[in-house]
Amino acid sequence: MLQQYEPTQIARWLEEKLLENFGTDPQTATPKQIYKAVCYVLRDIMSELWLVNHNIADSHRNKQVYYLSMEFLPGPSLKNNAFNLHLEDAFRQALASIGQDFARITAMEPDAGLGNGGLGRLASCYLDAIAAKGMAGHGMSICYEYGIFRQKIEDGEQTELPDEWLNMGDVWLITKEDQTEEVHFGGKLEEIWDANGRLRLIHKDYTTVLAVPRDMLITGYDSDVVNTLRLWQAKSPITIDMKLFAEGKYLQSMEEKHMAEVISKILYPEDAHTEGKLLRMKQQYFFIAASMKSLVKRHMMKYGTLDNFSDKVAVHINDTHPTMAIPELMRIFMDEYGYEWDQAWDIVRQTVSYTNHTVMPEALEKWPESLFKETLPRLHSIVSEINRRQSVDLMKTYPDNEALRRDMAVINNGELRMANLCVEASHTVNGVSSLHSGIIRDQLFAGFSAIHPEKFTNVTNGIAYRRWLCQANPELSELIVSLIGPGFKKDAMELERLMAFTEDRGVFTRLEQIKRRNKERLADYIKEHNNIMVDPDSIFDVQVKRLHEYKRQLLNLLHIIHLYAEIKRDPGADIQPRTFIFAAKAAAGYYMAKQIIKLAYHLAQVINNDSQVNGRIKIVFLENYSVSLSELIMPAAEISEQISLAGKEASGTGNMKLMINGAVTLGTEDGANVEIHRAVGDENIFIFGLRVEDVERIRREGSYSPFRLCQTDGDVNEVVQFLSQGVNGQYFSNILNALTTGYNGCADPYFVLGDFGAYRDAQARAAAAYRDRDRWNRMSLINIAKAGIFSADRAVQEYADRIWHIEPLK
Ligand code: 26V
Repeated sequence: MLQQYEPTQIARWLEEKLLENFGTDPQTATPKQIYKAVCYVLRDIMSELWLVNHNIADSHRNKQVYYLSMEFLPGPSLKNNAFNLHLEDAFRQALASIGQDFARITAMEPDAGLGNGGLGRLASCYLDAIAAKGMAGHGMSICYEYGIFRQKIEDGEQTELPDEWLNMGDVWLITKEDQTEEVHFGGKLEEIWDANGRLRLIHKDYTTVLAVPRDMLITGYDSDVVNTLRLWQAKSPITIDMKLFAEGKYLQSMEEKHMAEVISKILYPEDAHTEGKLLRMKQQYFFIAASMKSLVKRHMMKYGTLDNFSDKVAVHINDTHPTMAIPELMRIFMDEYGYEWDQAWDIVRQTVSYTNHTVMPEALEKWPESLFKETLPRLHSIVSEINRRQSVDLMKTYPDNEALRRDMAVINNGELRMANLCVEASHTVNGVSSLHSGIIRDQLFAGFSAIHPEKFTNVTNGIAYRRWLCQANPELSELIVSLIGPGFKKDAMELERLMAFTEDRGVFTRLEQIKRRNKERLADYIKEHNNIMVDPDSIFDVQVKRLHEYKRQLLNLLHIIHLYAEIKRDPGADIQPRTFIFAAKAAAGYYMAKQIIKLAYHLAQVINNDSQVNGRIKIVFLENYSVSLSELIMPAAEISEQISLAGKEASGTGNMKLMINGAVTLGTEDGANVEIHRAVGDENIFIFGLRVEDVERIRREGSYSPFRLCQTDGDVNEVVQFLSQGVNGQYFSNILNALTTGYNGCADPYFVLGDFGAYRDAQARAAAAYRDRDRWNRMSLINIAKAGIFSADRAVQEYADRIWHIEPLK
């Protein structure tokens, strides 16, 4: 049972915090001071729980998982923490008693945006679920001073503004200076023979950077287990060098300091393109070295030996970015604790597991060997040895297949391939949906899975559904409570009981009313931010996710052009009114992605202001997609656009958030859409387009010709012609070229035109279904009812049982 507090008690603590931190009182405090005081009070309550449980974890000697990730995307925490600890009402009343409004205060919180998209948000969803399950599991990452950029769109052009989240967001961070670790870069290796006649490698002349932990406490719903997300901040050990100063070399010494601290300055805003940049490499080693040091230290303090390391510690590698944990653990075991290679390797292999999140070749990390060697000489010597041993083994397994051996090699052609290293060293490798796990097992890592089929598994992604259902859509959540009781808040599978209401028109009506109010709320936001009036009676058709060619926002836009052309042909056409809502950040250097944003913008200018359209189609591009914006959008959505080219989207998680809010998926058989399809059945989803096998066959045959498509399909030809005439006076020749003639000799690599016809038809089916209100509401209800399997609680339980082998603390 979670302890509850009287509002009067909370109000007293608030007053204390205001006095102690700002020398003020509730009457004179600024809103920002009130906000901070509220967070401090809640943080103290969380700290107490943390202390109790970590004493328990230590005395019970439970196994703990460390989830390593370059990205976490917690979004706002205040409301979430209060909700998890059942303290929302108490805080609301306490604030009211000093004349403040809880909703206004929570709205002030900046998003902690320490991630790009799906990968980072998933990591945060899992920390939430681990705590909710009462397990001990901790995140490890970097305390970026600047998170994902703030997106501004001016005249269709995206600009990136710095995200200074720490200004208000640091209220959740507890700095633990005394647990600072040293991280060493560069330098050289020297061989010496120790007293026992063993050859030892000594790392000398390195540069030191300090890693200061800033811990964020993580709560889980209805759970007294509070865990930590440890974020490392880089600090230079150089203070002010008085000697250099006296010599007039002040600037030089400050420059060195700056170079060290730049490591944790900013999150890399690309999420699908590796560039082998030195700073990125340093970021990775920085947080890995600090994390491994701190967890080995903790383990040694508790057990006095590392022999039982893998019984007590699970290390999870979230995509390849934390791969350096593998050689770093080897280094610690061998260089600092005297283990032999084989022993160290056994422990590492029993400790480490890896999740792959993408098969896009340009996103698979590779490091130039020369850069790696120069920056991390000791790690390089270890990875070289892993590679040497691997190649000896591969010679035995695949003596006649040189191409395959080359494919699987950890080092090849002067490059370190991090995915291969992960697979080589992990006890378990998984993908994030059943389709994707099949692709990595049978294609990407086929050589490995033939030798070790038992290594490969699937854990379909899941979401912290309480955030998007209970917190973001309270009316829907209350309706569900009134129908099936509150049990679904702890066990998402209970949502299935909503299937008892699939013929209940009273329920349909209430569902529709709630959706309508959420749409009005979003419409108000759109009016305020985009100055566009949208009709809450139109279908809210939503595509919100990072901007990537493979996700095919362009396909959506081409279909809108098609609808527009229909209206222009026949202004009286009976068209189901639609509001197409987009939100997406493009990586700063991703030209095509930015062109697609620009196209959306100019298309909106034309269509939204065309009197012949008369409001039947509206396009809205919402700026600065983020966790908090998604909490506003998901509850208002009716169609969930999940239209990636089959085989490209590893899972998707927005699809799950939209589904649980009653949106119906319009999508390809890709990622988790396949499992959504299976869950709701053909009747309650709009599936279209090429499947993975089709794409593979067409590629094999080399038979795809967008040019021919333009000649044979009048609608395809029409939209291409439309584009070629320019939109709002802007020309999009690069988009047109990519679609029709192609770059790198490959036209339309994501089959946008190839899937156009099927997409247009699926859109027409969706529009027809929407007209039948009972049918639509039933579909919506069934989607909610079947969303339970996509909960992060389920996913984390699978990781705990099959991969990490951890249990709840009590
Ligand atoms: C790659 C790179 C390359 C270097 C620059 C920084 C950076 C950051 C991230 C990545 C890989 C991104 C992979 C990713 O985000 N995958 C997404 O993972 C989601 C959670 O599993 C999944 O739902 C999405 O389908 C998948 O695209």
